[in-house]
Amino acid sequence: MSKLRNDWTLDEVSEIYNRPVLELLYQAATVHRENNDPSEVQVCTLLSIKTGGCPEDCSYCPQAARYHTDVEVHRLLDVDEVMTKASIANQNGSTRFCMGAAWRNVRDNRDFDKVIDMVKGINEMGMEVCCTLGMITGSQAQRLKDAGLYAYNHNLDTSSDYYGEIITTREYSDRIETLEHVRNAGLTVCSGGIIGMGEKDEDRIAMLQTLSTMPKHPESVPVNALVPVPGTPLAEQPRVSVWEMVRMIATARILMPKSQVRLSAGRQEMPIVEQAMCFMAGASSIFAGEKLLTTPNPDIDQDKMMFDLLGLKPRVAFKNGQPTQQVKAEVQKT
Ligand code: SAM
Ligand code: DTB
Ligand code: SF4
Repeated sequence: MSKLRNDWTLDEVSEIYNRPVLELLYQAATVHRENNDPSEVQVCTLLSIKTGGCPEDCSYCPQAARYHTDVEVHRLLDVDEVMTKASIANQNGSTRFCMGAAWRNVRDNRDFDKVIDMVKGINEMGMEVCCTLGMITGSQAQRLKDAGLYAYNHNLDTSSDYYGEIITTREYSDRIETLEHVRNAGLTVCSGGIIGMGEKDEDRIAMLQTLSTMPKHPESVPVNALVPVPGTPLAEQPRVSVWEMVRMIATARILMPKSQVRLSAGRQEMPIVEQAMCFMAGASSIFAGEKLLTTPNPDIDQDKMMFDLLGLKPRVAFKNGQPTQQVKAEVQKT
């Protein structure tokens, strides 16, 4: 069992990241086996609860109002509609439900009250609830926690050096501050990034070092391959190769042995053999369902077939965390 380290140096991270890829893959697979059950994969479902019209200028994002993409703007969904979608996801084997909103930040208004109701309802279904709503204050994080939120997603996306090339409407320090509010409220942290945005290996290494030297490792680390969307400034970026995904996932696995490393955006273009390499490298989680937030993802049947083929099984909810009061009550009843 590896001891968790929060003092990785840039040189150490760089040395790991640059190992010959098969050696890196083997070492990451070993660390994964020492710390986790490699046959278990956490299945998460994403739902865009408020789509498009975002005031931010994230160059990768089809939901930024300033770019001309095919995304249809939609106000916040109703609570009932979200409950129905969560219940279907649950029946399909998802144990985590993540709601995304194209907001710069959360405001204390009626929409936030609705999100609080969604969190309560989905938590009562026994699923881990996650939100990604942009920047939040300490008291908003606390309100989400009190409603039963399990995790908050807020990605660093890239290195602090490269951040200004991708986003100008907020600072890297704003991201870090929100993550501190999330941690201080006792929520679990979901934070990772995107590769394929024109960044250098050094930027990927620096981002992984920032994540792995946080006082506590993020419990989830999503690794996204850029989905280049027509109309966004990054529309013409070439797709990342599987070897780049393997390098990122394997390095994240070695640095943060117990975190959920999530093979996130980009699976739609990846044949099963490529996804299998990512699971071998230590990926332990995926987003399931035919849509991510606005772009396509493999459908449930395709993923079921992949799980059968590779001998993978979906992970139960709340495995490393405290069950909620509601789930505890259910367990006691049985
Ligand atoms: N507005 C909130 C925010 O920015 O934190 C939440 C939603 S935002 C769409 C969530 C994350 O999706 C981003 O941080 C980014 O990592 C990822 N993302 C967005 N567009 C993407 C794309 N085209 N390819 C890959 N990942 C993308
Ligand atoms: C994350 O790291 N990736 C997800 C989730 N967290 C919110 C989002 C991926 C979005 C891909 C582009 C889209 O579908 O709009
Ligand atoms: Fe808005 Fe989030 Fe998209 Fe940036 S990534 S434009 S903040 S929805």
